[in-house]
Amino acid sequence: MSRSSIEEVSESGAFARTPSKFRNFVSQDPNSPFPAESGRYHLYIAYGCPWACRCLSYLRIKGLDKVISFTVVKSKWENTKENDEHIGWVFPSSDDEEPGAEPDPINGAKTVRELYELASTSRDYNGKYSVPVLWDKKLNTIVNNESSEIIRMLNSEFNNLAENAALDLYPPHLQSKIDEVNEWIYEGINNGVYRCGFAKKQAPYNEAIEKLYKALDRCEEILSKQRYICGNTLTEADIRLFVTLIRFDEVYAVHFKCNKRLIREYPNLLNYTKDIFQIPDMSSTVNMDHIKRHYYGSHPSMDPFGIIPVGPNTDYSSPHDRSRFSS
Ligand SMILES: N[C@@H](CCC(=O)N[C@@H](CS)C(=O)NCC(=O)O)C(=O)O
Repeated sequence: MSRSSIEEVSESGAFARTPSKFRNFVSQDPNSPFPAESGRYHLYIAYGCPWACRCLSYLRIKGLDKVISFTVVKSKWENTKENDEHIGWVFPSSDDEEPGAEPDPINGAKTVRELYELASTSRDYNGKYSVPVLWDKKLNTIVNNESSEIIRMLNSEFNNLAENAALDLYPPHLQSKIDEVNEWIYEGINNGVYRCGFAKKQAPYNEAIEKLYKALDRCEEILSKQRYICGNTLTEADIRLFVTLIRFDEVYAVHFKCNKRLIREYPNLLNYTKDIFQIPDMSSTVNMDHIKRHYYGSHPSMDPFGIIPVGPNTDYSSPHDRSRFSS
């Protein structure tokens, strides 16, 4: 059965995300099944998707975009097969169908679903056809479709090829701190906004909202004392938090009913979001047109008319006050 995240709801009406299925690792060891090599791997992403944009952020800030190519799908989900109802990510048929999106140059696939079908040896793949997808052009298969693992590979395994190899976003002395922070930020914020938005009953929504705002308040407090979420150095935890914060006021506040307080009403979170956005090359990972078209256009049961709200168009490139902390 083909399912999308919006249908991953338990008996109690709470959103319950299923784990990603492809979990192989690219390694710097040349004898591993998936050795790090220039030109061998390809990332399929969507600008709308925060998980995929974690990976794109790493390509940019680690200086890996000449080593790993990538393709962006169309922003809005469409029907993926004539004989069933599934809707999901699709490729445009030409470069000018939607600015930013491109046809699949590797497999000529029309949909992300096709990539999963090409990669699945057994016919019984019953997971989601999600992005990101890290594709191996040599073995013609999916290496990994779990962003939290892909970013770890991009951080450490391609350092012989990366322009910015010295940047370590998961340094040994901060790993336990990063893991701890990732856990409550994932629960409360990254996945928390989805738990608010995809809840089908009031009680799980209430529970998710409470957890979300507790976690946001906790971030605000931490960021009143230090530049980044794990101290005064940029880490993986900041990239993971950023992709949710940048979508928050524009999308989650309205589409996912996360409207108790907006990011622009939190002085530290707002300035922090601008700070990360202004890291060289990070702004190229944020395509707000795709983001808004995706969320407001891909979940017809939540937004039947697909109307895109006009605001608030926060200017994340305007000055911020985060250099008050040493970094
Ligand atoms: N755990 C995955 C989650 C990826 C994910 O949920 N991606 C969404 C887009 S934001 C997707 O592609 N969903 C396809 C679907 O639900 O059919 C990761 O972090 O890589």
